[in-house]
Amino acid sequence: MPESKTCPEAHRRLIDRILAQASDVQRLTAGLHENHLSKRVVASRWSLKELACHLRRVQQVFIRERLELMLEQDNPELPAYDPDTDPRFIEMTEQPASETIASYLEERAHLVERLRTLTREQWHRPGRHPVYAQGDVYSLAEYHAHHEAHHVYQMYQRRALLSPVPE
Ligand code: NI
Repeated sequence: MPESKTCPEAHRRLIDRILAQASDVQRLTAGLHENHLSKRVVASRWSLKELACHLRRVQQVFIRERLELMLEQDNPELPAYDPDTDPRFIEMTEQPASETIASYLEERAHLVERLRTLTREQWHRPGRHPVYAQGDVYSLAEYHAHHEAHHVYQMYQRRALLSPVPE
């Protein structure tokens, strides 16, 4: 084993948050049939299923085009992501929601495992974000968590309109 540095407390807290949010996504979509999950309960706003597809795609983009890029390259330019022109998002919305949610949770488990292996040096490898001032692995992971939390709130709102929210 190469010598490893202990992960500072802030990194651990961020990993815990990223893990906890996935449990919220699971809970807020649990026990609903496809027709409820795909129903736009707020007119012309994303359904629970579309929100889950968005979170899965953003997670894939974070892993492939943010995290792994910064770990492999020195200060890479990070490509912009536009959900409105993403054909893979559209394809995903045509699959059963249960498959998307299961894959999102599986990919989240891999992401968390990956983050747990990062050294302090790796957490602070830089990348150039398309919108924000230059960031690093930590700040992009924090951004990813806050972006997701914003959509988890929307999931809560959609769920509450459909049926009592499970504890
Ligand atoms: Ni979004």
